[in-house]
Amino acid sequence: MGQIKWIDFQRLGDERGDLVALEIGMEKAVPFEIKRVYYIYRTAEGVSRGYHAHKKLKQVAICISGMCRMILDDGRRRDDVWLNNPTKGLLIESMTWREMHDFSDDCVLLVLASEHYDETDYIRDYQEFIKSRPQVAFVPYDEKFLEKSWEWLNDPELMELTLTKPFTREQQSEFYNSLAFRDDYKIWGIRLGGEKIGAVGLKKIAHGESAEYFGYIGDKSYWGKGISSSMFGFIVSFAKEQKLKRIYLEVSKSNNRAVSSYRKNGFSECEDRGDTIMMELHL
Ligand code: T46
Repeated sequence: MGQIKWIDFQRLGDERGDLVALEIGMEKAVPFEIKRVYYIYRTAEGVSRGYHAHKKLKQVAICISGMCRMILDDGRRRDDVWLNNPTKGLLIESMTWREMHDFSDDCVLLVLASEHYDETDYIRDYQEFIKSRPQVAFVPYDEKFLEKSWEWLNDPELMELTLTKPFTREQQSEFYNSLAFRDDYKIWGIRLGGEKIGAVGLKKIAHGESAEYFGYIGDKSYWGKGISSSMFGFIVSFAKEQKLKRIYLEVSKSNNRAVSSYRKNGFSECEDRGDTIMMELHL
């Protein structure tokens, strides 16, 4: 689910009971070098903790006794999960707002941390966190994006989800060289902070009428982070500026994630094409 990433630890139990070993050098399981371990226990009834984000620190939280509820919020979406299993670690990435609630009396929350304690790494004000989180930007689609898109759109999963047919380097440069001369096609690169993460645009632009929306996040680590809403927002305002009346799109029926995201952003089904469906949004 979105930003909720669990890490499973091996339970080395026998008839005497259970044991989980967390060893230095287990970076395959925990995606950072563990520099610090701390635990939170005997939290008083009704107390909530956290209410901050970290600029750099990454952590894995494991509830080794009892339970508590953790809210993770990356500024775009907010998820909450129960931690109640000593063999499951919750990965908390940097620049994620966290809150911990509903601690049981016997809750012991063990945290593996990627850095030593540093108060200057904390952002304790939610508005400041929102302002300092990486911004999504829609930027000119240049050769660097073109190169990235070769990698992205040759990934079998992305190819299927974006209904992309196999293409050659030659076709790719023809496409790129044609961009400057086309008024039926517009494409932008998507950047998050400094990273190039995808592309979005409109094709088959019939001026004053309609256009087909397309867009993808090529860097899968950014899937499920609510970036698609920014993509729609950007395209819808461009389409309105261009006085388009309708945007539509084609999506594979099996791409449930995309279909529900399109619905959430106001698109509705307008045609069944077998394996795919057409969805539209009147502006
Ligand atoms: C986090 C959540 C999950 C230290 O001196 N060294 C440490 O390593 C830690 C973690 C804390 N402290 C001091 C700082 C405060 O005076 O311990 C006191 C309590 O820390 P804080 O109010 O930040 O506790 P929580 O439960 O709100 O947050 C803690 C961690 O600080 C934080 O990094 O992600 O647990």
